[in-house]
Amino acid sequence: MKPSRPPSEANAQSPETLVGLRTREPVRVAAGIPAIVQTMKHVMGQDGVVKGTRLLLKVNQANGFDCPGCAWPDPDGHRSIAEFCENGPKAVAEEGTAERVTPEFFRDHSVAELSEQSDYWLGKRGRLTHPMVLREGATHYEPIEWDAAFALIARGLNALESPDEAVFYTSGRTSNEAAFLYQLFVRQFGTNNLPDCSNMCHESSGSALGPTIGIGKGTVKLDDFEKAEVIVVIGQNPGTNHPRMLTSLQHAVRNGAKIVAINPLHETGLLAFKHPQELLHLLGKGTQLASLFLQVRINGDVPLLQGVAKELLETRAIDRDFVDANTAGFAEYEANLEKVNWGDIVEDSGISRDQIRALAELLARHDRIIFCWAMGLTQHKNAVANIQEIVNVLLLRGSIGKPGAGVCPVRGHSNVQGDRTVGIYEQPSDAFLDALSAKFGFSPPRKHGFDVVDSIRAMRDGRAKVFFAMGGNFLSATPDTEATAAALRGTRLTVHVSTKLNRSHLVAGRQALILPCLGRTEEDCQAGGPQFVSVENSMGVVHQSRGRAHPASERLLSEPAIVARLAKAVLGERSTVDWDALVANYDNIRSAIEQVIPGFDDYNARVRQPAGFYLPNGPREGKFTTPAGKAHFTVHPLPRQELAPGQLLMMTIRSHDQFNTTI
Ligand SMILES: Nc1nc2c(c(=O)[nH]1)N[C@H]1C(S)=C(S)[C@@H](COP(=O)(O)OP(=O)(O)OC[C@H]3O[C@@H](n4cnc5c(=O)[nH]c(N)nc54)[C@H](O)[C@@H]3O)O[C@H]1N2
Ligand SMILES: Nc1nc2c(c(=O)[nH]1)N[C@H]1C(S)=C(S)[C@@H](COP(=O)(O)OP(=O)(O)OC[C@H]3O[C@@H](n4cnc5c(=O)[nH]c(N)nc54)[C@H](O)[C@@H]3O)O[C@H]1N2
Ligand SMILES: [Mo]
Repeated sequence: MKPSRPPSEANAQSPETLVGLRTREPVRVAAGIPAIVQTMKHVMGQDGVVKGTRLLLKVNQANGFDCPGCAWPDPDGHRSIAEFCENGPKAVAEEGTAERVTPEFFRDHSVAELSEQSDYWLGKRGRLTHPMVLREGATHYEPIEWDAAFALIARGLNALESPDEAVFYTSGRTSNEAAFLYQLFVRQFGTNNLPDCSNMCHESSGSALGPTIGIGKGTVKLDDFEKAEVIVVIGQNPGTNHPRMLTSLQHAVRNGAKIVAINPLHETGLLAFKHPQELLHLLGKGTQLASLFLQVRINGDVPLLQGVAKELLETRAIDRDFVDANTAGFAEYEANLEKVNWGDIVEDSGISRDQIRALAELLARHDRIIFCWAMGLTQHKNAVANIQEIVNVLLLRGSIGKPGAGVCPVRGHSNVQGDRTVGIYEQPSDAFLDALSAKFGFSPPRKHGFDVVDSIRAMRDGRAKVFFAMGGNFLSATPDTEATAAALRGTRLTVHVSTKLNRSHLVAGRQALILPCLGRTEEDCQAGGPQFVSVENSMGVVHQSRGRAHPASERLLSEPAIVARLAKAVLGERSTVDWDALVANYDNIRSAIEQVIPGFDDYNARVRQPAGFYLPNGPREGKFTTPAGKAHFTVHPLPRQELAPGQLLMMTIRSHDQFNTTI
């Protein structure tokens, strides 16, 4: 996710001057006064003091909006206390900016001219105000009325030979209500081509956890952090990406827990932390967080975790009763580890035998153990193996399904988990499709659809001709920018539902549309009055989010309204759904979700409780919901990394003042 520069400038400058690189001593303590001063400058600079502060007071409160910054949960009992970190205000200010991208702006700047600008510059132009169209052969976007825009999309979609020639992407800020309507429309249209940002993010976590423990999500709650004895943070940098998690880690340390960090880098936030909401703390040295830091080689996690497991087995430090009662596949797993050679483990992990022993000894003394992870594990070719090795270690210690213990994949986008729960998935289960069919009286397509990479290939090969994005920045977020650009340019129509201008709007199909929508912080008024939406955080809590700010433009539609009007334009009489009724009052959407998806009983009542409600999670209660009713050990080979002389192994990380493709 590198910031792009105009090619002319790029050619003239060396790499160092291009991105302003400089070296300095690493920072030793995360957050504290400098971070807060920076944040307040940022918010006030964007929006003026009054509106900025008023908006911030609504972040993550029971009657406010869910912070768009990340998916870390809020404390269950006391959501009335403003819980924010330095990133939340930046995300809020990004949306609450006073700058506007108007039809006049598009008249004054051609698409070619805009393409020369950096991602940062594009983002700083402000909020989109008006639906815009780029007609075939045109150099500039021009305004279009909403009805005409929906008619144009309807013509594009209905002219396809098969519904499978369209692709419908989702980013992770879309609410449960919008996402459920969106997948309903897409499936009534006739395809499961629903790629999403999860494909690039925690897909591997879901794929690893589903078959091994029975649910593709984490098993811990926030209060498990208070009860844990050991918390391992592996392949994750909460200081930059989930700052509110540092508060939970700080509490855990004060309760006597040991924190272990496993990372190729010394991530400052993991080593020491000053709490931004505790004044005295800001003046002191900060809490030391990690008591053990293992500087693993890049992609050395499988050998490291196998080493820890081998040590636990050799010292008979496993919970044999738990293993016998609750798991399958142990004998094969044990036999494989006996064969793995210590020399390979130490060399491939980059961690000494002594340090591996130190971690194993720590785990051996405790069973309330939590493993947290994010992109440092999920974005490898062998990502599923990385995560299943964590499950293996936890199963050996009997550490899933009891208080203070379990797996904790830390999600990124604030509703990426909820979007999946309500049906944004290219490989829907038959049970889900059966329920959708029963509720709405139609036959959903059964053939699995395209994920992100399949979608790019299909567009490249001319098998997909219309691209529709509910949020996000597909071009900049996907792996091969040049290939994706060529693929998008080859389509007949690209459509982006967005709050802000980004690079994906500038790489268009034969025709392109930008549809501006309300953001999370803004009031959403429909025929039935003011509405709120709901989201699911990293720990499976569903709660409400109500925007309070005045919308950036009177022409903005909410995402659910856009889907409903689109569905009516595209499907007309073919649809069995009363789209107007669903959108008039989002309670109607929630009732439909309740009837289709297990765990949402009494959705409308429970979502109105200040702390929301937990979705069911068998493994959390010690019930492994796999077909065999057992948790499964899995065997994986050591990934081998052969580097030729002069080759380097590289990794990606997020920089501090970046949110995915937003700089
Ligand atoms: N400020 C900010 N917050 C964000 C985001 C953002 O862009 N900016 N994005 C959001 C999203 S969508 C997501 S998914 C999350 C991402 O949250 P993170 O996953 O924490 O983000 P990354 O910076 O990608 O961190 C990767 C970490 O893994 C380490 N790492 C890399 N390779 C390896 C490896 O082989 N083994 C191990 N053990 N560690 C490795 C890196 O050193 C780094 O600390 O953040 C969310 N929050
Ligand atoms: N090189 C590299 N690429 C990566 C990653 C990486 O670490 N390195 N990480 C991957 C990960 S973990 C993820 S999750 C993906 C993220 O991929 P995406 O979700 O596609 O990208 P974002 O940058 O989060 O999307 C930002 C855009 O979303 C729009 N937006 C913001 N809020 C809203 C809203 O409320 N509604 C609508 N409709 N639009 C809105 C704005 O127009 C903004 O420009 O990127 C992946 N790509
Ligand atoms: Mo992500």
